[in-house]
Amino acid sequence: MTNAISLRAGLVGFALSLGAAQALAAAADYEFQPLKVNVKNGPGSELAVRLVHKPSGKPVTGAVLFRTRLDMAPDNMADMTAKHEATPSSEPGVYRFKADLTMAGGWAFRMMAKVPGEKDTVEGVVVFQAKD
Ligand SMILES: [Cu+2]
Repeated sequence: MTNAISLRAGLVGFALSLGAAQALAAAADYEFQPLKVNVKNGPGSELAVRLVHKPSGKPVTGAVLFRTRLDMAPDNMADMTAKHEATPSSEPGVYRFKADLTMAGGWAFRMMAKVPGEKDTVEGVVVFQAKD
């Protein structure tokens, strides 16, 4: 009984990881990088990420970022989130946000992106360090 259950759980885990690996195949060609890791703690803090196509090293313009989330998971406070909104950026491949940070420390900025000409959704996490 116990063995049958753990075998089934094992198979489900295998299927999930296989699906995740396929979804990341093309998306793995892209990387989000922080422009500056250190940011100001407080309201209206400016965060900027650059989206790079790794094989060419070129910044990716025209991507649509969605399902963004800012949380303090890096400091074991995954439930602590911060409001943020996109702001205009004139630099190619750079995506800017204003965030109302409420605590100094590590903030993970998670996002998904639709990239022109890429059918897979790109997913990324950038960690910022907020300083008082
Ligand atoms: Cu916190």
